[in-house]
Amino acid sequence: MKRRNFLKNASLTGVGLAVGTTLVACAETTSEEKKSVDTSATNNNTKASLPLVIATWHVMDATAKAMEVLQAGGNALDAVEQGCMVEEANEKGQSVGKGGLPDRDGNVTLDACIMDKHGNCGSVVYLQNITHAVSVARKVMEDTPHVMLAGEGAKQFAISEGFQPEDLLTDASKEAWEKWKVEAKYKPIINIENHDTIGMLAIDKNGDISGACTTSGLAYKMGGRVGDSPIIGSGLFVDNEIGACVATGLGEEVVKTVGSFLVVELMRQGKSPQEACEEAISRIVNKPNSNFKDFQVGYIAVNKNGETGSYAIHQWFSMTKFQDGVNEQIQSDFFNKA
Ligand code: SD4
Repeated sequence: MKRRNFLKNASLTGVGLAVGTTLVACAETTSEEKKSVDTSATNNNTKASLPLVIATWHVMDATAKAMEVLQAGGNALDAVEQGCMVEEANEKGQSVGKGGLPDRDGNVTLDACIMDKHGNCGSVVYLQNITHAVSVARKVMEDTPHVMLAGEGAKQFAISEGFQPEDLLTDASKEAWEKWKVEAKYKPIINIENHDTIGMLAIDKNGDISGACTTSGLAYKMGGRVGDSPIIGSGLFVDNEIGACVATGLGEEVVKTVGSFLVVELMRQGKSPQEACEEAISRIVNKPNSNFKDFQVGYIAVNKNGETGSYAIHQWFSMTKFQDGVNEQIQSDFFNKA
């Protein structure tokens, strides 16, 4: 038996491995329906043309890659993985994968997760020395009986699956960390360089939804800290019958409100993706003694009809959307207009 089959069939066989659900796929839309697509962040159209991809922040190369996969007939799961990999490999992005800003001790530690149309999911937390955390998360989902692997175990698993260990701390990130150490004051940074954690959601031509999220987490976090991004239900949630949501920003606040699951459940109750994102932000900012002025949280969401939404606490959060041949950055509406 191949090692991966052995792993998958190990002690948890039949327990916790998500059961495939037969889902009714959205039929491909007619050209008339395509014309009715509204690409604004607050669209309320009834059925959008497929396939479509959305992602947190300004990540046109990543959404272009995901759309290329979808156009070639690939499924939503392959699309979100390959889209996220673009940013993980981009050393200039200091919040994801190689070149990510390190923790206080100078260690780059990655969190990532992925979720498919069946509700299967995989996640890695506190992963070091492996650039493509999202792909390791997919391997956890597909080749092990588990959902989440952490730290050294996650790294050893990745190496056993053929991932090459490498130093993820680039000269630029090392220099930034060394500057930070002079004062060593920890403060969450709002909207790092208009590019942060990448969360991506896709609907393929069959109407099936998948999502992924990958990050190096908060810059200069405490050693061992894990955020929302690899936590299914917080950083990401997909329900192929309803829709999907992914989060960015201060993970602690997302975890406390189980943000992405909340957004999907609100859509299940009939809210549009936009309304659901707004409600999830309002749960954070309306907490007694909320210090929301000091941190950012942003959500993007899509429902089964391909309607999309995005909302954040502060200005300058954006969503990249690729649909109908248009790959564009859409500024998100936000709560703090004071
Ligand atoms: C985290 N949500 O680790 C991630 C990182 C992020 O702004 O999005 N930072 O909390």
